[in-house]
Parts: sequence; C-alpha cells; structure tokens
Amino acid sequence: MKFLITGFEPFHDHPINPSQLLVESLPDQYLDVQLVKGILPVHHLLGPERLLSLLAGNQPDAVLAFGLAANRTKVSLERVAINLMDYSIADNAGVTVTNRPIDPNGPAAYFSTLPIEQLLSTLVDEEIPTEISLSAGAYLCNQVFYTLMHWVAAQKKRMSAGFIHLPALPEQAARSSGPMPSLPLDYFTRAALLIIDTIILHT
Ligand code: PCA
Repeated sequence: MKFLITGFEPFHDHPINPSQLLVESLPDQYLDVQLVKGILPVHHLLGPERLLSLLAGNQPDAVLAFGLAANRTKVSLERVAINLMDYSIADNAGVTVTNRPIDPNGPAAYFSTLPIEQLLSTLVDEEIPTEISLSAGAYLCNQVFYTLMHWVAAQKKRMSAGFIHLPALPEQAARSSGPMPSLPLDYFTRAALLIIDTIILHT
C-alpha cells in the first residue's frame, strides 16, 4: 500500500511550518506502507500543480494532506473542502485571490473520505487533542484539499483522502506577540502514524 503525505512550506509571518516538519519526521516505510512525501509551495498555481503531479506520478492508495492553522487548539480533521478562493492574506508570490471558484465547473464542495469519526476517537484515546472541523478556510489549504478531492472523485476506486490542519509548534508560540495555542511535533508525528494505522484497519 502506498500513502502520499504532503505538508506546506512556510508562509506569511510563519518562519517554519509544522506540516513540513511533520512530513520530514516520517519514515519512508511504515509497516507494509510506503510513504511518499511532498512539500507544497504556498502559491495559488504551484501548490495545486505540485499536488496533482505527485498524485499522477505516484498513484497513491491513500492521501493525507497537512497544513498549519496557527489559531487552532487541536489537530483538526477537516470535513469539507469548498470551491472557493478567498484569501485573507497573500500567497508566497504576493498574490491575493478573492471571491473566485477553484474550478468554475466543479461542485460547490467535497467531503473528506477519511474515516474522520474513527480517527477522532483513536487520537483522543491516545490523548492527542483532536477535533473535527467544518471549514478549512478559503486559502491554500482549502484549495489543495478541494483539488485533492476533485482528483479522488475522478478515480475509479474508493480511497481515503483528506486534509488535516495542525496547530502551531511551541517554538512559534514562544515568539508570538499574542496568544498562540501550540502542540509539540511528536504529537503530530504520533497522530500521523495513528491515522495511517486507522486507515489500514478500515480499508
Ligand atoms: N496553511 C495555510 C496554507 C499553508 C498552510 O500550512 C492554510 O491554512 O490555508
């Protein structure tokens, strides 16, 4: 079995991105699973493009995409991707896309195909603060999530794929002028491996 696992490069006023550090912390092989890893640019065109080329080039059996949401207090299992780009900050190329569909011909939204209820109870049982989230926002993470689920919808097979937002790391919170919730990196690494375990068990 092959998983594609992606994170994002740093963006905006975040000098590091926990999703990148998480992806880099994972092994290339876990149990019987090959982990293909990619870091996506925070760029309105190149982010989704890089994801699509990783998907086409690797034909994974399952996909986990991660990103940072610095205001979140818990690991957030995103339930729905919406067909909207409405950036509140610029991407790393300085571009702010507002009020535009991701795909003018695509459906309004896609649901995650991750077993998010099972993932929630597994992670909470392991004492990793976790929640189900109803909005991945309207920035790059949602755009990549929507692009991912659009690709999944076109596949002939059923597959587990979705997006997970991570809170900031303690080193980001330490340097933040305002309040910033955080969790240590090993929580994210453990969460990712537990998510893989759970998907294998449920597919
Ligand atoms: N978080 C941003 C984009 C990249 C990232 O890690 C987001 O939530 O859209």
